[in-house]
Amino acid sequence: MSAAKIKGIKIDWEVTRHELAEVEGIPLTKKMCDRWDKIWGFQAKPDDLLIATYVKAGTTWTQEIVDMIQHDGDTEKCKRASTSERQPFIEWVLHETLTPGWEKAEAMPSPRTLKTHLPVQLVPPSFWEQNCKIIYVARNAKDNVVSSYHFHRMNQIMPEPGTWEEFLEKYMAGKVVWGSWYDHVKGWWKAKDHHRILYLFYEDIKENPRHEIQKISQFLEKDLEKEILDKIVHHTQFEIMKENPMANYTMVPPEIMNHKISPFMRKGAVGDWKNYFTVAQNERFDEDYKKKMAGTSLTFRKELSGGTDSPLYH
Ligand code: PPS
Repeated sequence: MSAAKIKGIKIDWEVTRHELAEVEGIPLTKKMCDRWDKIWGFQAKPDDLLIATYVKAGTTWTQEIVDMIQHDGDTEKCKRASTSERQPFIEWVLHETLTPGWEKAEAMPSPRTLKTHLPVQLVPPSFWEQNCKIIYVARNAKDNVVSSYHFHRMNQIMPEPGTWEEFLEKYMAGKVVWGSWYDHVKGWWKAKDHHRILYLFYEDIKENPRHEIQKISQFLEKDLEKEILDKIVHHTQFEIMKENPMANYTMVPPEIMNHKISPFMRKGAVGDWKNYFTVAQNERFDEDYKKKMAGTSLTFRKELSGGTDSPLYH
């Protein structure tokens, strides 16, 4: 039995890796599937902002950028609580004894900013009915799978990843929580033509954060003075966020997230996949990728020309 603390609340339950089940053919944790009626019936409000991503695509980064924009670059206000308290993760059920994401959202005053990893077809219909603004962030599949692999290792409630080789196979087959990366990014790409969706790329934010932050602020209809923009660019850099306990998930008890195995803020880079894929894995992945991504206009960059030390990164 492990005893853990979240926000000072002592919890006594065995930390075990969540089992997978399915909703409409999409693997989700069994805990989410068991409460699916609550998630599907979630009531969005017209002034809700939803940040949607495939897991490990830059969600936390975008959440911090958005919070900073909404609070005019006031870093103290953005340290009022951890990411998951500031911007509830609507479908998330960590444990039966803890408040699920949708209830945290229900308890929040408007305007609310919410997070989801759901594929577009599983987003609660009220978000479309209320015409909510949505920011979607996508990250290239190779860096995404590497980040996800390490996240599964460090997060003791995510399903067992197995070896890197095994995890890569599961990822390619879409047998992971929130389903196929390929279908996720394509589904949201199509949806952006019919809804108020700002579709962003992790690689673009990394290459030119100032430009992408401005795009987000325009989407949120918020003018940013140069000084505030400078502050947001600075505060949301990887190195700064890595040290920010309200954004780096060190508030989560180590029984659940073990940052010694791999920190949540791991590398924050584009192109780290090259340190993991063997030549054979890369060839196989590329061949399969071509098939799965055939017929879409969606393209990704898997490296940046300036390299990871480019001044454009900061
Ligand atoms: S989660 O669990 O789905 O919410 O994770 P998510 O936040 O989507 O993704 C975590 C990865 O994003 C990296 N990250 C950043 N990169 C660059 N700059 C900033 N500021 C930043 N903040 C978070 C984080 O390090 C994870 O990527 P990897 O490749 O594992 O380092």
